[in-house]
Amino acid sequence: MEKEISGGGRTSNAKLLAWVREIASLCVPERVYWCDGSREEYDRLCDAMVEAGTFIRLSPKKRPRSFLARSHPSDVARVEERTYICSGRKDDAGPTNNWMAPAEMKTRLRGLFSGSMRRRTMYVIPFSMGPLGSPISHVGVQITDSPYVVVNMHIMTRVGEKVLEVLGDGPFVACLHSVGAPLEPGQRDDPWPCEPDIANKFITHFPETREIWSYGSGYGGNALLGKKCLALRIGSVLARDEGWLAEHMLILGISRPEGKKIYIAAAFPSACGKTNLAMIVPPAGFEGWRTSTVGDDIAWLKPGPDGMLRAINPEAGFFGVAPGTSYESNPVAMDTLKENCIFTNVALTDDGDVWWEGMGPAPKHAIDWQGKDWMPEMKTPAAHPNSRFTAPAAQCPTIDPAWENPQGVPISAFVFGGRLSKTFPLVYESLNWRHGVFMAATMGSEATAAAIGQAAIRRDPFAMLPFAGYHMADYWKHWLGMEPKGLLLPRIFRVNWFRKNENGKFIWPGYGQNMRVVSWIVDRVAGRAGATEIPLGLVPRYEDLNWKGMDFPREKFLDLVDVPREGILSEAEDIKAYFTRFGDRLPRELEGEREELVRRAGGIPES
Ligand code: TSX
Ligand code: MN
Repeated sequence: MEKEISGGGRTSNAKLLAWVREIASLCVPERVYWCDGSREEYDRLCDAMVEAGTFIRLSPKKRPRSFLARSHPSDVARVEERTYICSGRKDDAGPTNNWMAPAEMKTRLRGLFSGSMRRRTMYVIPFSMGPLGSPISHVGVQITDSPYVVVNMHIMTRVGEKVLEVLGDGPFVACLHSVGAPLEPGQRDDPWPCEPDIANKFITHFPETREIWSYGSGYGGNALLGKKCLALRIGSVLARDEGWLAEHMLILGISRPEGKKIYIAAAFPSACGKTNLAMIVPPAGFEGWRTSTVGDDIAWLKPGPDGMLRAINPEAGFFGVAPGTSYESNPVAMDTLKENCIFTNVALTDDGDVWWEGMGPAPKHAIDWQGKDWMPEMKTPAAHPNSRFTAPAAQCPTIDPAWENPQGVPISAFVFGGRLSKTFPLVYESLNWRHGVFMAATMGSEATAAAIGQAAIRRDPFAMLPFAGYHMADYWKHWLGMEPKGLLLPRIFRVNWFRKNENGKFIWPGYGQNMRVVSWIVDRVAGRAGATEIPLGLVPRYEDLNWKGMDFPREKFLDLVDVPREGILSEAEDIKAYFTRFGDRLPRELEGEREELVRRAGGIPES
């Protein structure tokens, strides 16, 4: 059976052509379309989705060339419990990943994919993660039956003809995706087709063959396979094998008046405001300081010729959480969202604009994320808490001039953060690389105390818990292994914007004021700022921070950096229990660092 094939599929890559043929005969689409990445293609697909009811065109005055999509209410977030690392050996996926044998998973999925694109178009999307032709970039090809995915990939990655040219006959990461909703003859399509049964959703990774198979969901990281699946899960495996780093990090540029510009990369678990830090604007008191954005979510880092780690943002857009984004919390993001954006699961206002909780005053009436009438007095949120914007990075007012530099930008510091109400100071620096790896391996956020009692730390090592494509302890070993390579490695810091006082109030104002912490980090890198050693590491003294333009009393600052010894010792005990999960793959250096911490805090480490 010959299928209608159209679009820009100019390639002689035999593997790619054979794979596309194989998948077309498995999924049985009505037609196969090769994406060319053009503006015309983007507009045409958006228009078709407006026609089909998947997209609502927003007011051309308020939000030019922008659209709203509403997902199926069962398809609103990543599905970690359905996410698998299918390595040949179970041990190689480690205790923090779901695992199934590759052959078993493929058999299962072939059954699901069989005929899954019936009466749909199968899109072939050649895409580059990273600037085209950069030595740090990688090519993927995603097959999908979702036009929503195609237009989001247009924004989030570099798509099209040029990618096929760069690919040539080389290797690519094969990314197969179906929303899992074939159409029967005469059946009307849904605006958001997907497989509603969670047990039939699968987000699967085959690290040894560098493949991704995703079935049943059209949302975010489940469906835009370049992001979490390729750039992080498969990316971390490539990075381990090739001696580089694929990290869940923002990249921020900072320059002081008459000073050298430096870049930092920072990893935070969810709900810590990573995009806000990526777009931070220096507050009053920082005249002449400049910040710039390279990326807000993912960094790929390779040693450069000078021995420094050079980072690229493999993405070309921002796929950010909308609620909480406002001109107060993140004016740069608000200006990035003015046009050419896709909004998913936010509220629609009566004048054809978007609204979400935390944006500003609520409209008197809106249509909520489920398409129902909404008024402020209702108890349900108008926008889904995980509603998103998809925005081109190029239109971010603070986008760094070097954001597409194929050589990447040199990284001077790694920053790891968490959401912790006590014990952990506003900022501290590691004593050395190995100690820094320990700090990042043990980071996490407090599980929001639903019930009364001790809020436990939910560990999210390197903010990579859901994203490491192999055994977490081996990932730590890979980080420790960067040290003996004789590189000019970044300094390592930990920050905590979320410390609370005895009344349960945040002590630190956060947001733009975090620039005071960032500038201390910049000064430490330059050898210009002081610090004092406490058992956890190096903390600034009051006089080591720039307080210009802000009234923040010394006593309050001391509350932010005070670290009771009992707090450290109970943390060290907790880490001990956590480390046992990783069995004999735990690098000895990390248990060694734990024992050193106990000793510095005046305890007696038993081992
Ligand atoms: O993003 C945040 N950042 C980082 C900014 C660069 N948030 C939002 C977190 C949820 C996504 C913060 N919330 C930050 C922060 O630094 N800090 C806080 C906590 C906080 C909340 C409200 C206040 C202060 C701190 N309000 C007043 O001080 C008036
Ligand atoms: Mn992320």
